[in-house]
Amino acid sequence: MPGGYRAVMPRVRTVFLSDIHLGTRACQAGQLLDFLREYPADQTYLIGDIIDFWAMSRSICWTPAQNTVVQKLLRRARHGERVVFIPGNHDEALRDYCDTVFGDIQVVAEWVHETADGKRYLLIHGDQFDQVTRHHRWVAILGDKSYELLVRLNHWLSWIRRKLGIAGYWSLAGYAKRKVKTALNFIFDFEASAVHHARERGLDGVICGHIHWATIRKVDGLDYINCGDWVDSCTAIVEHADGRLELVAWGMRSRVPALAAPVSETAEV
Ligand SMILES: [Mn+2]
Repeated sequence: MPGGYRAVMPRVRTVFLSDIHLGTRACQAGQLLDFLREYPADQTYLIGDIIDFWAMSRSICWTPAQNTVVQKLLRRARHGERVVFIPGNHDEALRDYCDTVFGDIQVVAEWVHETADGKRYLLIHGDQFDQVTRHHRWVAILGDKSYELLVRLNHWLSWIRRKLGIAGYWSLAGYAKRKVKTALNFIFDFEASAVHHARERGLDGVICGHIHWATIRKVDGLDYINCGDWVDSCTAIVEHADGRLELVAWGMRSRVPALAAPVSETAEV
């Protein structure tokens, strides 16, 4: 409908958020505030990389909107809602405070959440499953459309190279394809590893973050759920009163879905 007017959403049972990266310029705090306003919840899980201490050690960008995010979360906790903070790698400094409570927010290394319909999920940030590197991992996923664009671009590049008399053939699309394949393999390894961990614990699945790629899907028969991020995609997972889990692509409401990566090439996950 025009103007984007929406009815206020009914209260959800649970909100799962990860990779907010407060303290960075890229953090979409304004969008997150809009989301929080529209999704009141009985419990909120913050699944890592909420505050980006890594980036803040280089330069701090702390906006009024980011301040408000913190205030809103503290207020939720103060008003008797359960707020649980599971530190990630960018806020690993807070891992020293696991099993403590501050400002009514529980800090834990991981958590087992039971949905209204009795499914049990491991809640963990996920850097533990990042086999490739724990530090500067860039992941670029290109959609099919982007690939088509590259093929066309490559056509012109070849033409220019021919005109300039540059010998040999170099495929931009081929190069991109190899990069995408590497990135996809990285994600598949990550998912398999996360699900394996949940299976060992006898759980129904895992809810994590870290790779900035939101999804709800079956992996090896278990539920693999990723909250995405509030840097690029503005995504969250919500649990409805009946236990149904839903991916909310908040960032897609107001803009054309990005063809290219939900993760920028230079992003540190
Ligand atoms: Mn992370």
